[in-house]
Amino acid sequence: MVQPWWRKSVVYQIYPKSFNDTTGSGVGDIQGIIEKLDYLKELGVDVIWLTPIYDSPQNDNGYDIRDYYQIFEPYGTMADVDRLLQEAHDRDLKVIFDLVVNHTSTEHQWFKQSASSKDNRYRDFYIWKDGKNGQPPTNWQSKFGGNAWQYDEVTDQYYLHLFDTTQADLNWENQYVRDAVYQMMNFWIEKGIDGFRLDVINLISKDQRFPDDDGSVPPGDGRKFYTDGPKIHQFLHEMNQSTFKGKDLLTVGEMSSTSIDACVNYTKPEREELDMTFNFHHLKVDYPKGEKWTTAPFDFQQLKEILSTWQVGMHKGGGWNALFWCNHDQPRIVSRFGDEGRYHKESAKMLATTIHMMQGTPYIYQGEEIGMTNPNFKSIDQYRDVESLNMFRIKRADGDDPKTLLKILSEKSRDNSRTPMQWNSDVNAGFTKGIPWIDLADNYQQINVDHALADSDSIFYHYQKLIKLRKKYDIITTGDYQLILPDDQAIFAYIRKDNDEQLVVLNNFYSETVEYDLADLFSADYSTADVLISNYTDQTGNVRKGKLRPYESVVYHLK
Ligand code: TEU
Repeated sequence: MVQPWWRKSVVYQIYPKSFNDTTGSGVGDIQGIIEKLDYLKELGVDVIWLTPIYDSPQNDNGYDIRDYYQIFEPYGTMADVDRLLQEAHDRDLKVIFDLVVNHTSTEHQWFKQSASSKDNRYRDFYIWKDGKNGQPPTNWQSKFGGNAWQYDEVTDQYYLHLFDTTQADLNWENQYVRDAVYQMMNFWIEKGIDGFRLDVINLISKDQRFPDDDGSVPPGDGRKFYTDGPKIHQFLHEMNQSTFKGKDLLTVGEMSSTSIDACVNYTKPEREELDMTFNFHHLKVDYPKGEKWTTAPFDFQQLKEILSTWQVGMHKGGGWNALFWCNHDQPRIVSRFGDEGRYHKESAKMLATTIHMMQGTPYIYQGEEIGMTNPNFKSIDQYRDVESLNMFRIKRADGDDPKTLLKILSEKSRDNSRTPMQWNSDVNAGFTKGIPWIDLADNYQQINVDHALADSDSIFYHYQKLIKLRKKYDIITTGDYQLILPDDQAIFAYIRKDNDEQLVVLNNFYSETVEYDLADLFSADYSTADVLISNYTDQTGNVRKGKLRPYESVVYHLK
């Protein structure tokens, strides 16, 4: 079967606000992205994904859109976007945009109209309900803290906001909403973008009974009434037919708390919904009992189990995974599951290999390719993220100790990944000549792009090599997946198989040397198998037997 291009591609995620500032405003801009296209080409990625660049009051850094047809002024103009598309395409790079259509900013014209009166023709663009005995319509909680309904005096009703109070949920039951969204998508497709990353797209179909969630602990979670909701497949199929069908674009859905069965259905080509999905289960292995706001070591067995279940389940079902460790909502992976100190390089490379040798389309988040770390902010004044600030405020009001909260934020806050890109050792790491909108990590003198490019053994070149391997060996795209050594306490090992060809991927996730014995699986003939990539310069063992040094990672190719 001829694989669609995006199955052999690697995507690079850019958070424009923190990427490269060419004006001295302290926030990055589109021109700054254009300047770095050659750098991305050197890395070898095929596609760039820009988080939202539309006009927005920026309460959630652009995920609160005021106007889908305008560009956020500090980022540049529509002419800059045209130039970016041109310059990217000239270099054979594709560009995908973020599509945020579960909600808009409350500053969007639609919302302003909708809120103005009950009989305005935009009223049903959003989800308005009466309160219940002076209380909100349901007990559902917002993901950014507090009840998910906001009372509005003007019409004496509440509107739903699953995220911030300034992010009102659109009413997807309304055909006019859907048509307005498709029209907007077609505008961008005609402009020449190459696809969409669809923000929390599996939350758009709400259970129209709007019941309280009394079954969850604590009560009011609400997710089961809108996650992969009743009409979700119908809406996505309709979107597909009305916009990207037959245009050979890349579509990736961000799926909040989803299931494998749902993701198979979202991404099976014959269903004509989406190309691939992000899910987050593997990034909750350090949320004990589902609670994000704690500090806890990650559960390694669970990590192996979850990633493996998704590898096998999506393969079997004929779906397609987006593969990733990092994005703008997650702490830096090397600080999280690796070692940002002594084994910085080894662990960053090992983590990269673990995910890039799986089946799916890998995503690299800006700075991951040089091993950027969490910044270890010490003061609440350094945080900018609405989720982090809300959590701090709410828990402080409950009497929680501020020191403990700051420690939790330094590990879990979304701002951990939003600090400026570290280009060089100059002031502000070369990100801006002005005052950066958020502090930098103070290790930028050591960890930066200039250093990475000058060091042939850098994390950057490891990523570059992984990307090249994906182009050269079809098995990385096509092979099936089997977890081996499932109970090993330190090694994450798996086999990819395609007919007689195999890849054996061995990763030590810890700083102690460990031994492995796979002689039962591989005959002596294989003891000279090729090493495709490793993060140590010498090899001490072979595919059948050996040791893995701290964070060692090695991939054998058997044929
Ligand atoms: O995120 C959706 C989402 O559910 C998260 O990963 C969220 O950040 C996490 O639950 C918080 O703990 C998307 C965007 O990626 C995020 O930046 C936006 O804030 C959010 O949607 C709302 O648009």
